[in-house]
Amino acid sequence: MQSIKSFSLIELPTIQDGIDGTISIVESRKHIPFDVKRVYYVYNLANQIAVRGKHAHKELEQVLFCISGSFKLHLDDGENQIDFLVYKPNVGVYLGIDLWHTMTDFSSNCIFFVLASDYYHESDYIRNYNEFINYVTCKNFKSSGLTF
Ligand code: T46
Repeated sequence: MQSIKSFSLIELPTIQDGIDGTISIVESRKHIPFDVKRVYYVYNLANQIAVRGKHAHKELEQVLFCISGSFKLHLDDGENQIDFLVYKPNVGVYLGIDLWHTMTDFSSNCIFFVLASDYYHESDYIRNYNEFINYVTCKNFKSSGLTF
């Protein structure tokens, strides 16, 4: 998979209980790299043309699980992009800062579930793509130590 900043896959410990189903376990700071302050989940994604995301976060870290069905996730760190199908309930997608993410192609039974490192703050969102590119370009330039 292409190298994308602020992104990784997290496989949860999973116990197969035979005919009684499967349990996947997630513990803060053990399986995910932050304390969970907020949980939200999205469902009723019956509309095949639904598009969610289309933003990046300045400070928020999240781990996203598709606990039913599937969807396509597009990630863009300002330099590289990838697209892949999210469908394993026991594999979380870590979404760190400065990562443009878009979710599409939801299956009719899709439910996604998100663990977040902070409460909801609209001010943490960058919802305009050009603004996102300017923001990450400026940050990368500053961290390179180069000056005019
Ligand atoms: C993200 C992706 C994966 C709240 O009031 N509180 C909340 O905690 C959330 C998550 C949303 N909202 C409100 C804000 C909007 O008025 O719910 C509405 C829909 O939110 P949004 O358009 O941001 O939904 P998504 O699915 O595009 O994005 C969500 C998260 O907001 C976002 O942080 O990374 O899921």
